[in-house]
Amino acid sequence: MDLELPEELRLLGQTVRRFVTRELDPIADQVERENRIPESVLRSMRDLGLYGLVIPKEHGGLGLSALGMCVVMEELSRANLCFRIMITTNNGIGSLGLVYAGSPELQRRHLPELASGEKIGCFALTEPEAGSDAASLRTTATRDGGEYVIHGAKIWITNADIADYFTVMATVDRSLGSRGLTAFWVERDTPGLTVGRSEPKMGLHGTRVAEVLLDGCRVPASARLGEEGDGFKLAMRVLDHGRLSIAASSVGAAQRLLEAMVEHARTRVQFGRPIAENQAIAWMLADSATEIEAARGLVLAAAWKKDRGERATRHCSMAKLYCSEMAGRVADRAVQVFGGMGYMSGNIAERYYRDLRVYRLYEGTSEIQRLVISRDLLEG
Ligand code: COS
Repeated sequence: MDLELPEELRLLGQTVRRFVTRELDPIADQVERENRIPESVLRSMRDLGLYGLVIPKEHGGLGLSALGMCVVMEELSRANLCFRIMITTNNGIGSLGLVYAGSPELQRRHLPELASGEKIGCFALTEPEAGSDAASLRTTATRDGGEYVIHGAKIWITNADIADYFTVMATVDRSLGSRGLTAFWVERDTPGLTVGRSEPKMGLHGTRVAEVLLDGCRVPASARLGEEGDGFKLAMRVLDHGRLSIAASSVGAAQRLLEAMVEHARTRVQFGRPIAENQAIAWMLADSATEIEAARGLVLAAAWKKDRGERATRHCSMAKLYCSEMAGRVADRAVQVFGGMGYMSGNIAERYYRDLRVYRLYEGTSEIQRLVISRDLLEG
């Protein structure tokens, strides 16, 4: 495994870093306060090609490798996690079902508009009774001639409020368990599809989650992604990618917090000297730096495996587990180093402390990652 980034990815990382520093950092708090990313910034993200990172080149995307995607996700997480989350649906869970299993016609029609950011995709899997146990979902898809009729309700769907397309997971036969799950590409204006109000949450103010109701939505059979019963494996494949993206994002966020902690520890004077001169503070910096490097190594290893075409499920789960928990620890230390300031709204540590918490929950909780890793070990 090569630990040096290829030159073109190093340059890509630098370009995104400059963009983040110049355009995103100055509005990071504004996004939090207003619970939205300004349209002009979304346009700049589109112009930079950020919406189509992993969409194949022949469909208008950049066709980046997993490693390239990780480089961008790390950089994009340095100002406010909402910037990554805004584009991550088009670069992962909201588009990859179509990339992996959509018909050539469906891909030709929709991938270019997702790659340009003109249209937004999202991923509708979670239901009130189906979170970690994804295979137990209750949304049904019933074949009716050349169509399917979909009934069900999804919750906490990221970007549903602005999405044009929904990758909907439904079952064609509940008695088959995970082997009944089937994925569909559903357009927003399909009669029977309604998006509920955005649901308030602890953090990530700047992107929203909402309920999606499917009340007898009719979609053509050609909107099915893959074969009947392929949906669970497709969802898991998509989630492998999503978990790696979250891992890389955790590293970027933690790195940014470490830099803020170092700066504060150097300049904050108490008892007549910078607080960094206290070993209790210095060791928090040392532990954070060490853990960030270890986490980055896990991201590189998982991306490297993926790019060689190997099954990387365990490695993606290990990366997500370690990186998200590491970022949580770093955020906790950042609040501690900033002291009272770290508890106040408007402080970077306070915002990341809340925002990062969901990385240990969504796209598979830490417990689910441990389950995936240990099963892989035990089953060989
Ligand atoms: N890639 C491809 N196939 C996969 C896979 C992956 N990453 N993971 C599992 N599969 C396959 C298995 O090989 C198995 O195939 P066979 O039926 O041919 O044997 C099938 O899928 C079922 O797998 P498994 O028996 O492991 O399914 P379980 O119901 O036990 O669930 C977990 C497995 C718990 C790992 C899965 O449900 C999961 O990841 N849950 C978390 C869901 C999640 O992340 N929710 C968040 C929603 S998105 S924000």
